[in-house]
Amino acid sequence: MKPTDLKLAPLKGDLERFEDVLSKNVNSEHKLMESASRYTLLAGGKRLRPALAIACSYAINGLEPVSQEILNGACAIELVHAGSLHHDDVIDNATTRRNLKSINVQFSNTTAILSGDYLLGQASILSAELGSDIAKILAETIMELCVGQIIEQQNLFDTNRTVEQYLKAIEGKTASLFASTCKIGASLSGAAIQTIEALEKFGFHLGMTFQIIDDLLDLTSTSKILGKPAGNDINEGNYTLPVIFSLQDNSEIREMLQDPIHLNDILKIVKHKKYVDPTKEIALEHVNLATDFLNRSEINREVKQSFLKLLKGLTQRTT
Ligand code: GRG
Repeated sequence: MKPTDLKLAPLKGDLERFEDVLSKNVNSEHKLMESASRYTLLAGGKRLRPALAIACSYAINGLEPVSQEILNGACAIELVHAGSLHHDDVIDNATTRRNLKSINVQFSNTTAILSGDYLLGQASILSAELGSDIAKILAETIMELCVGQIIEQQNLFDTNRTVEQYLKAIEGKTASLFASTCKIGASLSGAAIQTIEALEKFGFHLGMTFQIIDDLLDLTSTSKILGKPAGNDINEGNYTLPVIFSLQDNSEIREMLQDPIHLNDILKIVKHKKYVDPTKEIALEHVNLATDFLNRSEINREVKQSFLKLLKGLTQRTT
C-alpha cells in the first residue's frame, strides 16, 4: 500500500513539498545526532501518515495544494512515527527494517534511543508552533503509543493472550497515531467539530485495520517483501490474532511456541484458513466502522471515494 494509491491529483506534488519540510526539520549541529536522526527518516518509509494528513486537508478545502501549516503538522506526525520506530527497534532488538540495518544495529541502542528522543523534541517544537491544541493532541498521542507498547510488553510470550488484550495494544501503538493524524489534518484545515471527530474516528479504525493486516502479513508474507524476517512477531513473543485463534483451538501449538526451532511448522498452522478468516473478519469490522464514520462526515466527495477505496485496498494488501 502506497500513498499514491489514494489517487488524489495534488498529492504527489504535496508529498514532494513534504520531503523538503521533513529534511529541513531534521538537523543538528552534532554530526552523530544528525546522521542518526536522518537515518530512519531518509531510509524511506511509505509516508502514509503525512499522506493521510494532507488528504484530510483536501477533504475539507478541496483538491488544492495544502498550506504550509498542514505540511508542518504532517512533519510533526512523521517525526513522532520515526521516533517511535527508533525506540521500537531497541525494545525488539531488531536487526532489519525496510530491508536495511535497523537503527540500533547501524548505530547503537543508546544512539537509537537518544536520536528517537531528539526526533520527538523536534516534533514538539513544530506542534507547539501550530498551537497548544495541536501540541496537546500530539503529546497525548505519544503517551498512547507508550501505553500501547507497554500493554504489548505485558503479554509477550503469553499463550493465554486474549483478543481484547491484543486489540487494546494496537489501539495505542498504531491506531492512536492514525486517529491524531486525521484530527490534526482536519483541525488545521478549519473543519467543523463534527467533521473533525468523524475523521478522527475514521483514522482510528483505518489504523486498526492497517495493524491487523500488517500483523497477518508478518505471518503470511516473505522476508523480502516485509523488509524484516517473516514470523518475527512469533519469535518476539508478540502473539497476534491468527496465533491467538490457533492457541484457542490447537493444544499442540502451545508446546511448539516454547521453542523457536518450530517456527516454520507454527507458521504452517497459523496460516490456516480457519485462523486467517476470523482475523480478516475483525479487520472487516473496523473497515465497516471506518466507512460509517466517513459516510457520516460532510467532506469532499472525491476524497471520500478515495478513502473508501483505500479501506477496501487495505484488506487486500500484500505489502
Ligand atoms: C517514543 C513515541 C515513542 C513511543 C515509544 C516504542 C513505542 C513507544 C511505540 C512503538 C509503536 C510501534 C512501533 C507501532 C507500530 C507502528 C507501525 C504500524 C509501524 C509501521 O508503519 P509503516 O508501515 O512504516 O507506516 P513505514 O516504514 O512505512 O514508515
